[in-house]
Amino acid sequence: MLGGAATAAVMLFKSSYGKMIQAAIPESVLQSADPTKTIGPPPGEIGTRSAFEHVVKKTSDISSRTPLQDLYGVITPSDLHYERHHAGVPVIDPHKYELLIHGMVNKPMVFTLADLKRFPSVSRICFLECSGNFRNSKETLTPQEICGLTSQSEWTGVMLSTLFREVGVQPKASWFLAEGGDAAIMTRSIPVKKAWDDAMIVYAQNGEAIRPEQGYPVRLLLPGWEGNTSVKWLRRLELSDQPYMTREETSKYTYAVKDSIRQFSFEMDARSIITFPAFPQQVAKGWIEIRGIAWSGWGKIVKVEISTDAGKTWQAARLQEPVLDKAHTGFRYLWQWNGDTTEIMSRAIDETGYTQPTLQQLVNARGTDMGGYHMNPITAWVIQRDGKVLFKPEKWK
Ligand SMILES: Nc1nc2c(c(=O)[nH]1)N[C@H]1C(S)=C(S)[C@@H](COP(=O)(O)O)O[C@H]1N2
Ligand SMILES: [Mo]
Repeated sequence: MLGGAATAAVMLFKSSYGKMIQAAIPESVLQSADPTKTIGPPPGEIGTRSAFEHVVKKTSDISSRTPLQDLYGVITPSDLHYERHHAGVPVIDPHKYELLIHGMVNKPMVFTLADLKRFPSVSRICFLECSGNFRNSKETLTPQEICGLTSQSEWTGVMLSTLFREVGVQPKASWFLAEGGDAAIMTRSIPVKKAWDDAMIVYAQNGEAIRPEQGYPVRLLLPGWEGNTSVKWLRRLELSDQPYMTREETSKYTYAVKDSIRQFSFEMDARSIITFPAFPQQVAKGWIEIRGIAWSGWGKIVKVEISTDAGKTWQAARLQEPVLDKAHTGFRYLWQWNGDTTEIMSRAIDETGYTQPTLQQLVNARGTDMGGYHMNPITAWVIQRDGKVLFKPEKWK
């Protein structure tokens, strides 16, 4: 539509999400037309990534991995959050959504999504990580391939303790079962003490409703604990005085570093990864800002150390503030590379005093038959003389 005398032309634009948009261009814009400047489409209903950016997840049939090497800061854009699901992404109508809490409670209750949103809400930034988040098969692996089964969001919802007070969890109840609405056999038993601590029932992620891939409309969020306990598409919590011994809980491979072998190894131990420089980048001699992220399921990261001489000496990296509890924490270290072949590595230290181990230390603690879960070893990048960066795979079997 031509609106008023000031409009000189109507132009047609293809918006970045494909729709054709008609826009009236004011006379003043046309008159000052400078060929080195461009006229673009008007505001759209939804923003999009620049057409020049090709940042994508790496997918398989069962998971998709966050491109850690392509991100800035510590919030994972929601559409790049890793995914792990065992029966696909179910479509759940939020108007029909219900969460049942029953078992050892005084008052079994069903909560709709609207009910959940009426409770006092909280937001927190924390990471999520799959316990199977480690690959080290070859030199040509990117950070995404090595450990892209971790992402970080700001989550909003209600504290599980609020709901547990509402239903009157009985003093003898020490475990609860969390069940999703998808066909996956991912039901998990969770100690009730996690609910009194920091467990959340979340319905929002990075400022909007959580994505279907992350559990829309509601998921359980257990900060710092292995991803599979944060049950998505949550529909039922049942309180009990013992664990339910679901399939996941009778598996042979349930290891954590702290006490070597445990049936329930919930916390994700401290870990870090250098995301720059990394394969497949090539660097030049001179100053290089080594960058990466570190995180721990036990609390805050207090220190990240960098070695640029294959682990002989270590120096402290700078941590990006604010350093949050159970959260991806950015680190940086300025390094002057002299052009000789070397190996660079990082190690995270958390507030419990725990230091990220070498692969050899993991093997010493657990043996070689450790199944591949809770693998958080220090990893190295080899910088070749030509500046090419390669991952250093280490075998443990
Ligand atoms: N209902 C349900 N919850 C689930 C899963 C699943 O398959 N079904 N996968 C679990 C696993 S193994 C992980 S690592 C996390 C992944 O969460 P994300 O896909 O939001 O990253 O969800 C967990 N919760
Ligand atoms: Mo997982």
